[in-house]
Amino acid sequence: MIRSELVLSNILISMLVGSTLFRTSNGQDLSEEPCTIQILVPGLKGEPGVKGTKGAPGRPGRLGPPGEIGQQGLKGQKGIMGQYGKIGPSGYKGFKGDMGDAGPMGPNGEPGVPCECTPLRKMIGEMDILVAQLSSELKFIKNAVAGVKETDSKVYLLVKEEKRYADAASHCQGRGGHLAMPKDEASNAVLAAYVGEAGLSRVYIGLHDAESEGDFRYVDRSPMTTFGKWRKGEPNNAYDDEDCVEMLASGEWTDVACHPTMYFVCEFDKDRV
Ligand SMILES: [Ca+2]
Ligand SMILES: [Ca+2]
Repeated sequence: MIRSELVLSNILISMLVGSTLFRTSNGQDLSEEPCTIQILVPGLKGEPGVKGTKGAPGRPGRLGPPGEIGQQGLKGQKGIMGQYGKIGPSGYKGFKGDMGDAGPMGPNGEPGVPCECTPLRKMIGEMDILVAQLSSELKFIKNAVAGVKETDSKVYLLVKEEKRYADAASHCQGRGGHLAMPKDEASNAVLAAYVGEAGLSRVYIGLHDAESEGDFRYVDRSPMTTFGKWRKGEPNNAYDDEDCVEMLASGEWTDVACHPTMYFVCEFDKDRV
């Protein structure tokens, strides 16, 4: 109905234009042919068409601006245990622990070879001592073999070991004797010859005043009686430090200090040798 009305309007317009526009000002008709110009004028609104099919999806839109930071969510539940990690480095050495309890007693061992070790060790120790004593005895005997002097009742031994007076006295006592104690002219002469033959100038003899100044006594504590062999001017207790006695090669005595070391003569009773 609307489309037909539009066509009709077009026809009417065509007729109106043909009768007015193609006629000159003097009334001369210039157009013999029918006019073909059509002027389209909006017609009446048609009926609504059938709804078309759904088109293809459009292209993705632009990337939108970032959204605002959301609020912190609630803490989630504990997850399951993860895998074991790598073995870490060794730690520091710990403190020593307490001693553990004693373990059970072990089985009995096999019977050993009988060994009297303790008595053997004791025996070896005693033998060592004996060897030391024998060595000392041997040295003593060598001295003796080198030449002893004797009287009817005494044996004299010149000990060629330099010792202080006290040590010399101890040495003779250790041998069962004393430092030589010339108590008469005869024994003093034997000793003097002994010293002279050995090429010595002096030796310690067993006489001293260590206990009481000027009161000379023999080492067996017996006092001097009638016999004395002091060199002229002796004893003089020089420097107030002479309490021991030496015999010179001449057989004379002098009081001397006790700390110098020198050879000495021991005497032994014959009935005890
Ligand atoms: Ca003195
Ligand atoms: Ca003197």
